[in-house]
Amino acid sequence: MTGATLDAAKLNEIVTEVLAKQPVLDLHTHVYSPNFGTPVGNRSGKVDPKGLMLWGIDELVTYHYLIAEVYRIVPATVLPYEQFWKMSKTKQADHIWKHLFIENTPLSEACRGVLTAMQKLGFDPADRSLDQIRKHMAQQDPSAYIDRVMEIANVSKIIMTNPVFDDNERNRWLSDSDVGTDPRFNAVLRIDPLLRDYPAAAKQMNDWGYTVRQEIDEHSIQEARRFLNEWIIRMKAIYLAVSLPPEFHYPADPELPVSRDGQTMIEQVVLPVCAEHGLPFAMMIGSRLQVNPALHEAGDMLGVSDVGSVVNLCRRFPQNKFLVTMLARENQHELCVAARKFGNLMIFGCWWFLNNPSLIDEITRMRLELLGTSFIPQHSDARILDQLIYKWDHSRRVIGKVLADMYRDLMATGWKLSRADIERDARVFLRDNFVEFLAR
Ligand code: HDL
Ligand code: ZN
Repeated sequence: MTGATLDAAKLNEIVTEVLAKQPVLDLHTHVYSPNFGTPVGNRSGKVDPKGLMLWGIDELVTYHYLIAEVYRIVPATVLPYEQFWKMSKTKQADHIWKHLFIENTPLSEACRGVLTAMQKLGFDPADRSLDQIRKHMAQQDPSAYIDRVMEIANVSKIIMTNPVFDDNERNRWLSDSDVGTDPRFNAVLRIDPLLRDYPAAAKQMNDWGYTVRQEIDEHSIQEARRFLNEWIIRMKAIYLAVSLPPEFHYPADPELPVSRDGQTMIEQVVLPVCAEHGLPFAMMIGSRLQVNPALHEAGDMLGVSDVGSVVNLCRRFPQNKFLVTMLARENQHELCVAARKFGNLMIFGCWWFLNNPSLIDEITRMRLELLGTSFIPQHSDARILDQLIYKWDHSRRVIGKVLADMYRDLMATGWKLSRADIERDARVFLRDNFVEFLAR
């Protein structure tokens, strides 16, 4: 045992401090570097209306989680969706601020997150005004601001989500050799349409010169592999990712052609290419998209999914590495047990509607009890750069409380625990499990 034995009464304080000091590799975000362009007015002057790098207070306050929440207060019968979408970002933010922060208590996780970010950026939420922080943001240089946010959040690497079937994203990679070069970021090749809607994906791929056919044949398989290989190399992608619906099954239901095509793509294109490059395949399962399309990005919800499909894939493809997170609370226990059966399965994060303190607590406690330290407790899923500040502050605090409880129980057996042990665990949770799984 290295180092002095800890005093159990001081555990919470020590664990909180150790976790806060451990830089995190944020393995799933929607944050972009400045060379993807930014639509936010700033000191550098270059504003790109379709830019992908979102940052600053108006983006924070108009996060799609908060749009969903404000529509519970001011319904579409009062403010028609189209009217909201026509408002400027500032007017949208003013509307959300008024109804969720001033006229109602900002108790939701997404509301509290905005206030945590403001506070850690040096602004006083008690002012109950966006004026001062807006002025400040307009003076910031995007790249310098990234450094500042990463320092406050203690994030050492931001891992992007790069949806290659999205024209805005793809064209930036093809037209600007700079986009993937910011050393603070890594790219992830996101391929949802290939598995969720192969016929549509095939049409797009043909437009791009990959002669895949609607009826998948050997030629189509080779062309689809060429497509993935070329994009893995162009992006220097560190893993491939997909979000899958609750209905996803493996093996697929032969009656469902789209699922059958998706299965062929998984078996004969995605997994062989991932194995060839030694890349994990990340499956994020349970997203039921656009249940309310008028809410745009805020219009998705979740469904209970089939963990058995994850088990079948891990068993059938032992040479592949699977990063998996599931969206339904009901799936978490079974997914934990699945991870006990397969070393090529790494479960990660409390995703999306699970990224709330009560559920992070419940899920992390269960994972520790079933898996010890062999899982990745969290990712931020941040869309707006500044969210890294609150998403990691809130998550570190909850994970810290759970860890301190577990350490206390451990020490009650007479086990001697040192600060060095806790520092090692913090490295394992916030960096090493991910790095080692990538390298495995
Ligand atoms: O598919 C995904 O990666 C999800 O995280 C969606 O982007 C979702 O809209 C989201 O932002 N979750 O936090
Ligand atoms: Zn995401």
